[in-house]
Amino acid sequence: MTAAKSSKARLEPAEVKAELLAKYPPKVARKRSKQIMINEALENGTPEITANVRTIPGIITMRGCTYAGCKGVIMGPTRDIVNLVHGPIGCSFYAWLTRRNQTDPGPEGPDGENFMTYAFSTDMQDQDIIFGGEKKLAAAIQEAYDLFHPKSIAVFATCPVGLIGDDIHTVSRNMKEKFGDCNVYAFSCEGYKGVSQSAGHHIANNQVFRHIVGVDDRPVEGKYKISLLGEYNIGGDGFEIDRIFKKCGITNIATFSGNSTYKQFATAHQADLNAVMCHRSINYVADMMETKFGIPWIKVNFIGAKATAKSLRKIAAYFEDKELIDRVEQVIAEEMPSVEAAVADVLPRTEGKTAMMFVGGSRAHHYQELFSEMGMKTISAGYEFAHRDDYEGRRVLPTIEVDADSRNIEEIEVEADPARFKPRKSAAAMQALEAQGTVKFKDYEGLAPDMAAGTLIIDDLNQHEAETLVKLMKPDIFCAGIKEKFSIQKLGVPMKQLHSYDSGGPYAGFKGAVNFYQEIDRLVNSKVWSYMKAPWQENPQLSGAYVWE
Ligand code: CFM
Repeated sequence: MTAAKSSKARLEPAEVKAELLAKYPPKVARKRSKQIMINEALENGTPEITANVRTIPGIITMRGCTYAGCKGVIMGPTRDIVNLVHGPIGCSFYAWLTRRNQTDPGPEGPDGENFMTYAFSTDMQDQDIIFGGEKKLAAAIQEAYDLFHPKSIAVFATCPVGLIGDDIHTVSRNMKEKFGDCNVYAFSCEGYKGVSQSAGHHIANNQVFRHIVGVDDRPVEGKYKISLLGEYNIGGDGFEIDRIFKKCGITNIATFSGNSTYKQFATAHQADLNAVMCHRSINYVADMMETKFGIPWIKVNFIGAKATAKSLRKIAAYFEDKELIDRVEQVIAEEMPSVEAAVADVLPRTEGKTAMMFVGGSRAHHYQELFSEMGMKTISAGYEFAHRDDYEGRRVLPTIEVDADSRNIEEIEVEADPARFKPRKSAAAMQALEAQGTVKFKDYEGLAPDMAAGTLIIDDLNQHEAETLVKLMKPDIFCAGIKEKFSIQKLGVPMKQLHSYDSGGPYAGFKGAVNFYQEIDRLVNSKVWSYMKAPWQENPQLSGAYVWE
């Protein structure tokens, strides 16, 4: 460790904030200022942050596009749906196998349907843009059907499709009617549609709910039936969570959408509880399933061993069945000793170290659990594209202003299903459960209440601010994605990708926690970083008044 690092000057959060904004033109600084919040524990909540607004042009944002959120994030991990991109080939090529969402072959074995490794595209050319691409789309759907006979084909619009006005929904409906045995539907998820990939989640959720959830009434067996919403099996996280569910005797009908199949979504209306992991990407489906089928939802988190135990206890408490409650306690008791041994091993080397994390719309919150189990403090964190409720909790939902960009995304009207709506518990039973304190329905308190006062919470962090933050606060580790990876490492700070996990994982559940402790211990204690000469170490003038000495 360098001498500079061990005796770093402590800056006040307000000084750091001022420095982040210092180089911006006044108008930009004013806007960004509302997205940088110094956390305080206020009596009724936390300070307000601006989120889910457009990135200012010229800023190098960490965000992705609406198409990425729909085609890649939500629909990407389902193995037996053909995902056909209507657009120029680049949109397909650059979305092809880029997220580490794993899948297993399923009961059919290696010969079962798995279309995830293919890149299906209409490969639009100039003449399609000029004369329209609907015929080409119909031909591509037909070709995919003839080649693979899939149960389902999903069509995704890219930016040019929206601009020329191809009616992908009518084309899809016509092909569905023509085939009779293949569910075809489309997503108007043009990249420009919203301010980030978050809009793509919403568009995807609407269509999954409208076209797939509940279309299969063949009964799914199981004593304690749940669905896990917002878990995408990155690096095998979903495999570890399923291992634990199985051990507890919990039947996970459908994961939305890690390691999933079409049938899982189609039968998900039979679950008795929806457990929501990534609130940002999927809370829409949880709400719609409650209204239509009467399935309550609770927030869970399987990132962190303690959080995993807590989430299992919540699920068990919901079912109010002694057999399950005892089984869950037994599983926790069996799993925790190896977790505790791993913590005891790393703690002397990790305790007191600091972390920063800027990821998507949920991990910047969830991963703080794992770091705190290792005695590490998160000094700054934020989301790329979350909404205010993910920072401040769902209680702020009624006060969120609906702007033109959000109004652009369809809100579907949902009613109780006349035949299949069945409240899983009476209102009184749900209230009684909540009164016991373990379970809270339809609730998420967000990231801010879990962060210490004086920490910096930053929405839609960009490259300039990331570098400035690292220079000023010098964390022991910085977590984000591939776009940030190398610029941060060049500053002499270890960088862990929390989207792809680099090549690691799983990090969820009990076994995942152990993997994570070992990986972070290795990173924050590696000598290699001390050999990196960050520019401000060579020439302190670069950092102005903030000299490390
Ligand atoms: Fe949810 Fe995700 Fe995330 Fe997300 Fe994502 Fe992801 Fe993410 Mo990358 S669904 S919000 S759009 S937890 S791909 S699995 S890691 S940004 S924090």
